[in-house]
Amino acid sequence: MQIVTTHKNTDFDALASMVAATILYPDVVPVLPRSINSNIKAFLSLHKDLFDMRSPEEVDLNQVRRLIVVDTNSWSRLDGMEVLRERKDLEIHLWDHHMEGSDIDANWRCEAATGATITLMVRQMMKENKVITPIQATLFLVGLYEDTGNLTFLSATAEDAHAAAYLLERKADLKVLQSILRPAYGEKQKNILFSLLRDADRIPIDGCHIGIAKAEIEGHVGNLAVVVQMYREILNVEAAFGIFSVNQGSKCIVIGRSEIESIDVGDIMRHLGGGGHSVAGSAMIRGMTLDEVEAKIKDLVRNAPSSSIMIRDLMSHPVVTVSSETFMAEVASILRRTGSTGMPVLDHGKLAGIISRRDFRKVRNEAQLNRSPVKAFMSSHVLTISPDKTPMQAVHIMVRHDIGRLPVVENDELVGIVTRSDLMLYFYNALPD
Ligand SMILES: [Mn+2]
Repeated sequence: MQIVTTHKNTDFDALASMVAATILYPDVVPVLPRSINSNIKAFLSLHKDLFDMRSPEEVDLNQVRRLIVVDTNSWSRLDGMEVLRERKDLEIHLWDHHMEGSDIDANWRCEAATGATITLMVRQMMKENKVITPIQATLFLVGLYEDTGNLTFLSATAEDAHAAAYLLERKADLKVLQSILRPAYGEKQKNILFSLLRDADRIPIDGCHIGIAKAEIEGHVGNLAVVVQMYREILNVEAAFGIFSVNQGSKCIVIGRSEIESIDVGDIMRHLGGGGHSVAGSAMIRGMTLDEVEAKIKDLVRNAPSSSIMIRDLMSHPVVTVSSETFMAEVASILRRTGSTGMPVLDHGKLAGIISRRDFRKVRNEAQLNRSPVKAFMSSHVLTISPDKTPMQAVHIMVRHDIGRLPVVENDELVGIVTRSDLMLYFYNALPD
């Protein structure tokens, strides 16, 4: 007998990959973990007859010759499979897009850093020209969209989009898909989100902001990940963590979402005993209070090795400057020669203002150009940035104040300059793959 299984707290990518395995491995028995996300529960209660799932205790694991694992690479995330771990004669196939921390010694593996595991399985189904029904295509696309945030997460790849196109060709039904993905945010989720927002706080850490929400949850509430995602968006923070105490505080569910590379949620969750990707992850913790978990997360965020690009890495230096007594005519010729649209003005070596091409509109005639010092036309209200800020923070300042360049100042010294085009180049060329 061969079985396919996936991780606990099964999500749509995991369920879709299990169903895909039944297409790729005819006769395989799908074994669903006992804990599944509530939207999966709702989906399965409607589609029960179509997907014949067993629970771990319904299969005789002694009969299993081949185990197919999808959407996870760790034994601890499987449900009821412990006895198989010791079996020497077991053949294991692994399909996954989590590229780190595998402890499953598979005979065969298909792994790649795609946005969803189902993408890897669609690749194989395409190759083998497998027949996919519209209902299966819909489920696969739900899994793909859920794991990639409708192809918007940084983890999404071109291959995910190709797979999505293929599933749409196979008649994936967007109407059904919407109805499956939407009810995730209901009355219960709304109430929790609102209570979280009441005492929401943007916490500055290492040049960006994070949000940490804590709540005690009574009864079962599913889709807390949706709540955390919305919390992050509304708070406008780079990363958000939700810490939910359930069962009268006997355990905590931690859910993280991040949109920047310097905060790797998967890494943080692995430190807490859970798992995930750089953009999304979760963990289950016992024996810690909400405040202890919060302190631990802050610690992990602060001590994460910072590999991210800072303004220091993007700025130009040395900076072409002029002294405040320089005549406007000469400033114009320097701007022409250097091809720049503006530059800082120094007064006794200290940053005193900034002059840009726009300021030349105020010059009325040739005489003024030749005889007026730049300090008469420069804007002396200068916004600056420090070299240890992030490119995103520079963008925020530029957009808010409609300016195209920011002098970089450290210890009261002008150390560089960063321009709108430096940032454009960075965002278009240097984002992580
Ligand atoms: Mn997945």
